[in-house]
Amino acid sequence: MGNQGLQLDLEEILAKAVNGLKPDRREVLFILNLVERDAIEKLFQAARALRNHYFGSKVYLYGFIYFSTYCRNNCTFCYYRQSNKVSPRYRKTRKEIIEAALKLTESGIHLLDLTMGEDQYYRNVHFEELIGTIFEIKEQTGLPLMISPGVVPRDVLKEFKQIGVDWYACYQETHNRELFKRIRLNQSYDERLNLKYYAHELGMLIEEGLLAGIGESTEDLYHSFEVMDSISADQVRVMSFVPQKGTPLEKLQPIPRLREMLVIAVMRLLFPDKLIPASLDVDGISGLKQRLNAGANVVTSIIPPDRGLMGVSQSTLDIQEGGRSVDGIVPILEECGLTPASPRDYATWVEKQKTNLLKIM
Ligand code: SAM
Ligand code: MD0
Ligand code: SF4
Repeated sequence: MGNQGLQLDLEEILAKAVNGLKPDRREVLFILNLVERDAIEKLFQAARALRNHYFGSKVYLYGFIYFSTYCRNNCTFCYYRQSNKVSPRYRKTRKEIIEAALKLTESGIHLLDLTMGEDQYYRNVHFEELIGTIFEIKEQTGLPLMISPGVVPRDVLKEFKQIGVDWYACYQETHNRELFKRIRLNQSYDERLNLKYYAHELGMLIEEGLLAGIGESTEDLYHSFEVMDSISADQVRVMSFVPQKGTPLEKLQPIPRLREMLVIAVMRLLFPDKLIPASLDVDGISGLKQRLNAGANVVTSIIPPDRGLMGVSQSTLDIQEGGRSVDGIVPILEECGLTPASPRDYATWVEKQKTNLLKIM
């Protein structure tokens, strides 16, 4: 591809962005098609400058607990889709979940992300059990909490909020409805999106996310940025698609990681004061530096070893070796001139963002 025929001045676009004037559609498409090394490096520099302006050298760290890998859905990209016979299934007990939460808290993370497949065990009758577990985690850790349960009934989301869950994370993956239909089989685009509006109404913060390399066009990506803006997402993410054994997309050739890095940088230009993750779940610790250098300011998918807990797109990479830990990533942050924030820094950001939310509702 490249940008043949498009005469835009990258330095001018970046200078404007750093001064608070966001790139428009034509400029974003131009940036997403960059191929030249020097140009891309300039983009990343501008993204870092904006990140540092809003967040200094402080990075937020998210612990990840995938407490049930059972799921009623059949997303074509996902290892844990219901029909996959080869993916490991587990449902952690209340005690196991709480112990993992305490271990992560001790290690110095700033938020706990509690994630599950759309597990019928909880969905049918046991949401109360989960609410009890989360209540105890909140009491014992006092940390900000994120819940990533997929689509849940509204009254359940409300109960999560009432027991002190701060964030609802739920990703459309794409905002091209046709593509959505092909990857999130038999799921409602609107139901998923509307639940994020509802979470905001309840006073929760929301995370929206994209997959890179599932057949989206650069126009689709631009449209996604528009939707992310219109729903006022507080955290925005992109992860490269990683092919999974036993799934319909097992043989889909992954696209170069550059696409994900460009999207991270563009999101930083468009949403300079929002949270943007560098997920350890795509390339493990070896991929952390490039994501931070593209403008990310949160490290997600920190997973404690020895507990049989899995990642989503990289179910085991770097976990047992203790690489996906605070100790494992601090040296990498330092190489990037960054340092972990304090739990108080993060809690303060969350509270401030919630106050801002009241103004837009
Ligand atoms: N079941 C809930 C749901 O789907 O919302 C929670 C799990 S959610 C954390 C799983 C997310 O991981 C997906 O929304 C997707 O963005 C990402 N993911 C899943 N499979 C992936 C893959 N093969 N490659 C990259 N990202 C993947
Ligand atoms: C991550 N594996 O942060 C996790 C997951 C769910 N809220 C997050 C995709 O990369
Ligand atoms: Fe289930 Fe979530 Fe995987 Fe879809 S992405 S199959 S909803 S665990």
